[in-house]
Amino acid sequence: MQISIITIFPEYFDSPLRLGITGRAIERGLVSVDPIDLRTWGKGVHRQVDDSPFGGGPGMVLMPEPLAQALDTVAGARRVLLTPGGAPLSQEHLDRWSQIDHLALVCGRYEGVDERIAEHMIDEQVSLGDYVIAGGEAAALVIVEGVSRLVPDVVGNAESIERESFRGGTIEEPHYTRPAEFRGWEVPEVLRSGDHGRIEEWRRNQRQQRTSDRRPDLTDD
Ligand code: JF5
Repeated sequence: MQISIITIFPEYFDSPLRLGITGRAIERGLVSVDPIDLRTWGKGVHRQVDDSPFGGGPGMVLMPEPLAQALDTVAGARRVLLTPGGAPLSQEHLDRWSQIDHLALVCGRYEGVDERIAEHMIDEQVSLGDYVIAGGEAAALVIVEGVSRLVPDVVGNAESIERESFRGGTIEEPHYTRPAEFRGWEVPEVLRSGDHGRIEEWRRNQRQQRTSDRRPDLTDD
């Protein structure tokens, strides 16, 4: 799978993507990430990519020409814009994108991109959440990590991916490892009982309790 990232900070992606699961996936040739420097098509000696908004007002807007030329280089890709005005990013997006050959991520910034680009050259707009950060680069990194680990053969245990948080519509139960007592804090007795029926029931209960406490928006009742 190829992931192109249109950005004014191509170096932003260098070191985080070399580490961990994404690093291994890239090394093994299962995923390739290619940052594309938007300033390649910038105007004038300063390679300018932003301009003031028609109608006035504060801030700057990403100009259409450089973005259009950058997007012309990713023909055939699914084109996704990262912007606080997009739909909330979910596991469903990541699942779907992990199954395509070429994903192109466009990192928004300033007040946003010229609407004609959003309208005619972007397939989907997504947001990490209801807050504003300086640019879409951090969101692009989240998507690269979230998608890469779903690409076949990147992660060994396919079962843990199917069982993880959100797949069952609830958040996960708590997990413990040795020692059974740490600084006086004990692992719940049931998990050490060896009774797999009771353990499964306890875990199901914990998932439901946590989901209704922390994420009532995920419960149907
Ligand atoms: C951005 C205009 C993009 O702030 C974000 C963002 C928040 N959630 N997901 C992305 O992106 C930067 C700022 C302003 C467009």
